[in-house]
Amino acid sequence: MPANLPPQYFEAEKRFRAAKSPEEKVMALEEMLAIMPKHKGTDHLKADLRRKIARLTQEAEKKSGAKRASMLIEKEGAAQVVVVGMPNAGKSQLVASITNAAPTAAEYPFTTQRATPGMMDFENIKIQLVDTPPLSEQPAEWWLRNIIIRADGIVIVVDLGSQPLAQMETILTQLAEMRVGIGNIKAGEEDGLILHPKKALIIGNKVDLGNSEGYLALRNKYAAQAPVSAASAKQGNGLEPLRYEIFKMLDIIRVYTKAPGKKAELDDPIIMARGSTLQDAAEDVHKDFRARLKYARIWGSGKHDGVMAKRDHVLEDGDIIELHM
Ligand SMILES: Nc1nc2c(ncn2[C@@H]2O[C@H](COP(=O)(O)OP(=O)(O)OP(=O)(O)O)[C@@H](O)[C@H]2O)c(=O)[nH]1
Ligand SMILES: [Mg+2]
Repeated sequence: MPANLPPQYFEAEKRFRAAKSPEEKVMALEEMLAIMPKHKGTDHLKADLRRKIARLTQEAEKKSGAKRASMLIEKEGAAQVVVVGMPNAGKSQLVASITNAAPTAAEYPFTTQRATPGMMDFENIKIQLVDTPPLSEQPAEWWLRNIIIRADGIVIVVDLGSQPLAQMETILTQLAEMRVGIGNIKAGEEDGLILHPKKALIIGNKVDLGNSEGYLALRNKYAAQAPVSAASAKQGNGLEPLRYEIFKMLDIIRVYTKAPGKKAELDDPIIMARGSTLQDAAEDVHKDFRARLKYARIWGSGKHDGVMAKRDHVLEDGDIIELHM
């Protein structure tokens, strides 16, 4: 058991023990998972929590008569991004247009009732987008929060044709109810409740309808908290740049490994958080490499060319590394 678990972890654990329904149990476990510090020492415990969550979610799904697994979406690809927004904003249309999935988009509100994942190509990687049921003034389904907390980032879809600022306010209020915040907030407590900070991208959708004031208003109000893009999920405007915007929002880098005298494997990057070091990359390749790494060479970032680099060297997107034991 890792020593440095924060007190909130044990509070959530208490809630887990007291919980009666699988839903309550999953929510407490999900909280424990989100609170857990991010380092290798917690990998085992995290895997254990994920297994429990998967089992209990299945139980909850069976109970509710859901036809297929949809309350818990396993992460695939380089990152998992959850797509949220008000009814009819165009979430399903966006996921249908930019991924390999085909969730139903329709002119009536509350079309989507389940979470549906799809894979989006971005250059040489795939990013998973998860379509979700709408947020509204009503409380969201209990499992939506779990999907949001687990995701690496949030795409907020706003219909530019229908009071975009009011939509944003409702969405942020609903996220706050889930104790999720976007932008430069710090993880921590607020009024005794844990706050989960999430990276986010705001998309002003239906730009084809021509409400440029709505888009400007969104930018003015929210650009300091999250990047704001305009797109038409239906007509396709702005969707290609959006792939890059989503990648950028995630703050991840692609690092390639190569063996001495060989070419790098450019189709199989290691995905890491921005700010990761050579040491982190070595650990990612193999847990023993942490201790055994003697030196490394690095190519890329436009400035290195096979130079020797230290363990604490901060990597950049596109770097190629050659690890020596
Ligand atoms: N003009 C225009 N219409 C769009 C665009 N994107 C989606 N729509 C339309 O808006 C309606 C709602 O789209 P959906 O993708 O179903 O919206 P949603 O956010 O998934 O809605 P819920 O599932 O109810 O939450 C549909 O009639 C779409 O065809 C767009 O970029 N431009
Ligand atoms: Mg939908």
